[in-house]
Amino acid sequence: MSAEQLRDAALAVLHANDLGDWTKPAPRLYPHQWSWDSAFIAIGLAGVDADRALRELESLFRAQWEDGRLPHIVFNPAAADYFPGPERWATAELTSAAPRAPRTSGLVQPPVHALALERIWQVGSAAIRKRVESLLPAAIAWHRYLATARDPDGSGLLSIYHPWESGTDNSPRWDEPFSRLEVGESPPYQRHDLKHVADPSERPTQAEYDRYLWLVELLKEARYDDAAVHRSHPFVIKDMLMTAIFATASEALVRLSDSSDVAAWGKRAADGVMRSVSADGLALDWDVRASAPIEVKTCAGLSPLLLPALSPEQFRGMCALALGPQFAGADGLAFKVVPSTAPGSPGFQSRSYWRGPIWPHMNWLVWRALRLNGEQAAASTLREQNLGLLARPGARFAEYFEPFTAEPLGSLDQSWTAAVALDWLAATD
Ligand code: 2M8
Repeated sequence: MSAEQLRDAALAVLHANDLGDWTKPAPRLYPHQWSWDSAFIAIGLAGVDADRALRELESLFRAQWEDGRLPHIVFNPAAADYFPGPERWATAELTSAAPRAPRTSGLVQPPVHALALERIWQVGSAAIRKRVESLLPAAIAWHRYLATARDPDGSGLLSIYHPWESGTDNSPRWDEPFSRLEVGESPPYQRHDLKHVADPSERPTQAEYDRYLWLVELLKEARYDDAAVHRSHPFVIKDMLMTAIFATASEALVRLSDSSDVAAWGKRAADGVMRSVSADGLALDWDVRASAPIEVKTCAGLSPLLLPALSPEQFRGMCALALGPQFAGADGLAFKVVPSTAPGSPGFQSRSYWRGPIWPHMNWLVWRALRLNGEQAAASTLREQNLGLLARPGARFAEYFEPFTAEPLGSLDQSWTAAVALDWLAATD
């Protein structure tokens, strides 16, 4: 497929998933608005239609909670076929901080949004820039929520309460904390996800799903109150990927807003991630309840790459890890791109959701970091390898790909896959 054909196909996917002011992540599997998907979609659309890209974020921020949190799902009232839906989350019933309309989940996702706002600001007209400026107070409130409610002890590291908050749902990152989790009674449920994938083994297991739902019940018991959750919730993890994205997004938000608060939060977060780097160079999530690092080799461990202000030496070390034999340079990969878990490491499974397959938007984050740090040649190679994967016959902008065969897995026509392809195709170097 030529670059032009790939661009047209990516635009067609985004067009087909477009519901007016926001884009569903996938045609059937994900029929609502997801937070970090929308941020990547806005990044991809910025160069095509800055107004439409900005509307993606404006609609998401309309669902922001009073305490500043930006929900991970904004429910589409017209889409009933999804579980857990708004009744199960019951956010508006349980806390006055949640909006009555639109209905939302009670979780968050990684804060990529300021990167999207900056991208739109860079390409936008004066009128678009004015609209970006009017979103900045909401973006700062979002960062304030994370820097305070999710970091009550001021360590710089942000806590997550559920694997869905990490965005890397069933990553081996959560195996150890899940092995200690005692699952209680929760109301019966029917999974929605299995109806929309060819092979159930590509999705989280039933045992994982029971844990996901149990954690939701516990968050409901705490009425989504952060102080209560920090006191008693059994799953509280200092998440490196979330924190590093927060640090780099804070830097972008400072460039837009000049806020000294945001600058301080971003710096504290970056320092926290750097303090969490283990002897082998990967940053390790911290399990608060076990008071222990989570020793796995996943793409989240590469998070220091994303941080602003790494020394050239630190950056080169991280690059060598990301592109070397443990990740993108691993033996036998179909394309030299970063897989979600280091091939052959404990918990790696090549076809199972976040346990090994390639996620193009994660590669986009690495690519952006390479460019920002002047590693132009490595950035171009990573971009070309990813575009090569996406241009294969039948690749269809899949949600994720088997790393050794490049087989498309999960949902086809996934919006953020198309969006990052568009951004890569627009890059001139
Ligand atoms: C996946 O997460 C949802 C739950 O939020 C799911 O598994 O049903 C993850 O890949 C997440 O990162 C992503 O935002 C979402 C929609 O693409 O799907």
